Amino acid sequence: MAPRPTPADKFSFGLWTVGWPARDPFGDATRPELDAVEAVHRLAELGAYGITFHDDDLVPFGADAATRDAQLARFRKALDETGLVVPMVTTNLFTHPVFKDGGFTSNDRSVRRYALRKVLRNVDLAAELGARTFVMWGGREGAEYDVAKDIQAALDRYREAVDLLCQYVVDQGYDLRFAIEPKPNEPRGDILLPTVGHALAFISTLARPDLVGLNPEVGHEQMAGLNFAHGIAQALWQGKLFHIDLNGQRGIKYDQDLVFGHGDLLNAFALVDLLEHGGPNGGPAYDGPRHFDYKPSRTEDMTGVWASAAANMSTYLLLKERAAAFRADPEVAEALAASKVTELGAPTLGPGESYTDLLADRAAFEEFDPQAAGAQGYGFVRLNQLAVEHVLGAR
Ligand code: 3MF
Ligand code: MG
Ligand code: MG
Repeated sequence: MAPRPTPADKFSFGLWTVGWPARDPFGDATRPELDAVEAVHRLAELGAYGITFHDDDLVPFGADAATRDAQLARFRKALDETGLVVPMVTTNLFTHPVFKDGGFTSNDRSVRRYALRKVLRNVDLAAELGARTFVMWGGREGAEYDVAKDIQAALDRYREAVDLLCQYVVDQGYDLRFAIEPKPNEPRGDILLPTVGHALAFISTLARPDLVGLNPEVGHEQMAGLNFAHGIAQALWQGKLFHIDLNGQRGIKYDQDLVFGHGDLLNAFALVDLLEHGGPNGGPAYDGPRHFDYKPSRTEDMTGVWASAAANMSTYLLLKERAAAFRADPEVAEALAASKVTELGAPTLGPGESYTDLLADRAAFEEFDPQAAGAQGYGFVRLNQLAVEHVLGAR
């Protein structure tokens, strides 16, 4: 039996996920539009704790002030009725044709100024709704043609935009941090800040790096052939995992946005174990929202939409159970020690030891037997098989 989620599990969903009418580049919508108020009620009934949105998901692009106010009032009422919270807000700088060459990094300066105004307005709304994280996915910040974009100038403009937003948040006294969401491509041929690593390096150049972290998405790293759990481990290690987009992806292809766990299940197991428990040598865990950014497949009707939303949460909870069982299994503890996974937690130099001591240590080099060390087996396959057996419920 799949476990039932409760708000304590901190599951949240983008309004654009369950609300996706399944229009794709090749086909029309297969489902009706979903009203935001209904989304709030249905997600609350399913046991979610939060809902997130792009400005344009909630209030149509270009709506007048009266329409905006009325829609926000309806939404707030639904939040009050259900207890659902808004932990994160984000801005759409990718749908309208004005952003076809980007928002913060468009070649057209007036578009860049407009993009900043759109985001600033939405930062105010995020703070008003009590969101603690403001996600920035720059899906149109990129290019198809190498000669058409000065990447170094684009990075200057990207940094200028993020620095300005940080300054604004500080000046307003908002308790809000920014999370950059990397993606390698789609919709642009190549997107700036394509991976977790690129985004971390960019953040280190900012005026207020403390206010900016990451919102990595499972499928985005996997589209680049990268190991998502490794990326998340590094983000946690650097104190930069501000938020996360959970979903499923099957290999290097278009952004599939499958249900969490419906892609690389073993990597999803490693991820949940890491988020819940941190690294096996005491590295940090994650306590933020477990946010799903998936798309209910185009083949599904509205019943299928809600079933797929529930599937994300139950898969996460099942993997959490399996990860706890894995961690509690004495045979696993023994296999981790035999594989020297825990030995990696020991510093390479002893307490107070310097390179002078290392140079003087004959056991480390002159008397070390590289043939014997090279001949040892690490037992990683046995360890991984124990993980597989736990995932499959055989232990
Ligand atoms: C695209 C995405 C985006 C971002 C969203 C929130 C539309 O592949 O993942 O979803 O997650 O803009 O920042
Ligand atoms: Mg995505
Ligand atoms: Mg995403």
